[in-house]
Amino acid sequence: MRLLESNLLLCGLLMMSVSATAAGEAPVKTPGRYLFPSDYMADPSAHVFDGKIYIYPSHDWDSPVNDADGNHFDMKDYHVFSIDGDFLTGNVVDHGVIFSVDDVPWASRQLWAADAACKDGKYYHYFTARDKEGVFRIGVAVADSPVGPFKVHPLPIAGTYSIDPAVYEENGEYFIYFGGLGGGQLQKYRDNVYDADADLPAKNEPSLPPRVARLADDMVTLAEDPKPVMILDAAGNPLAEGDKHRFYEASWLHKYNGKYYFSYSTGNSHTLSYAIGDSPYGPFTYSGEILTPVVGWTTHHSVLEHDGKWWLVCHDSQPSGGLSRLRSMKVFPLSYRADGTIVTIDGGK
Ligand code: FUB
Repeated sequence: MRLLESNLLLCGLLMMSVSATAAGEAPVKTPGRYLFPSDYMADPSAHVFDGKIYIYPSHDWDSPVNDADGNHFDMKDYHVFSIDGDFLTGNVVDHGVIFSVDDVPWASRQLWAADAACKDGKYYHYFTARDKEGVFRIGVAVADSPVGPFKVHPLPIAGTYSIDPAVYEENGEYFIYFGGLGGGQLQKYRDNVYDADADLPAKNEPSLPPRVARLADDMVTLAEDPKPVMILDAAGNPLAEGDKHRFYEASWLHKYNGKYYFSYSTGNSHTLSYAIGDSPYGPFTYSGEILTPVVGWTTHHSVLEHDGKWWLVCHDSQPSGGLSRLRSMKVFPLSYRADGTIVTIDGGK
């Protein structure tokens, strides 16, 4: 056998054994930590700024609103948290309300998931709310410190739509990801234009992709039109709407060993899943589940490295006895296999 052939065979055997092990493995049951047991906070976006962990969640409360269109997520304000130390043992500090829906001139209700970014000593809080017509938009607030005070920009970010902003920075360029199906309204957009008649594709058709755009230098406008974030199967085809691992909401991007990991919630199949690519724009190839279903309908997450360890920060509804509208922030240690795939965590359902 020639050297090239024997190397290819060896490579193939190694890949088979890695994927066989991964496919046969049970999700790991790992002790997580509820980060703030005294109140309900969801959609935790965590970052390390100047060596310290900050978390930008949404703030659930026991709203009487209850229907199937996500209106029971009726949040009215945002808090910021920091951690003195590491995720598992550090003291979690609530810095209080940073702004409320009454501080957002264009918004009517439902302050959904948010994220934050730092550029040149300024902190930008990207958030979701319904405008006065009930359409979800993405806004931004700016501060000189990671915990505020934040000044809300008077208008939503032109060109964005739907929900769940997440910002990824690399080499001074900032990319904003967004979109969410169902109550998040992404199914109402085609080619970045709202179409009241548009809806979800059929189960055998390509699923609807989340969007990404580079932020302009001012961090409050887009530098380009949003582009679709393609999530492909191993054969290079977009995941179909009927695929239980298709994108639903909760975009997040991180980088590990030179590869880009786009992770997201699969919504009605209740997993956090991920896809790997070679550029922040994608395309990304579906690579597995990060978290199996949790107690409660939604989960939403961030993935980050702190002090050389990797973490999954997410939420579930276990502490509220399974009430989907009352969710609690949680953190799990995250690990990778030698081939770069993520070891799936048992969500506890
Ligand atoms: O928290 C309200 C919405 O629920 C979020 O925007 C979604 O990601 C889901 O977690």
